[in-house]
Amino acid sequence: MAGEPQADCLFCKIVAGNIPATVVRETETTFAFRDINPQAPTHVLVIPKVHYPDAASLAAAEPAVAADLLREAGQIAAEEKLDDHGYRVVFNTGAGAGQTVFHAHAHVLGGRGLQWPPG
Ligand code: D5M
Repeated sequence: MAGEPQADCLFCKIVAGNIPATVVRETETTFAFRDINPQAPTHVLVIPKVHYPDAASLAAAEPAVAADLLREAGQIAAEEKLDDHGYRVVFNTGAGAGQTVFHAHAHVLGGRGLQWPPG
């Protein structure tokens, strides 16, 4: 069923507590933890507890949870004091764009100057 945990999904296992993560925040609908391979001094992943393969499918099926994800990204940026110098929220979507984990997630990146356009 849509949104149900997937046995072979890394991030579903992290939500379930079966794989350890450095937890930053948790709400009823979202889970945030530090990226294992940080690309900036602050690099946090915010994921929905429900399973959808990417942000667009999450937003189509459960728009309120997608809104929760964006709100949490902003909350984390504030708590990590990223607001002063700016930060980036990224949804890699599709393998061609660098998505490697097919459970929707926002990257929250900051703590250094960020270049544009991204590679
Ligand atoms: O982003 C997937 C991200 O997930 C990538 O930046 C590494 C991160 N990752 C992979 N495994 C883990 C664990 N176990 N803990 C924390 N972070 C992890 P994508 O946009 O799909 O490339």
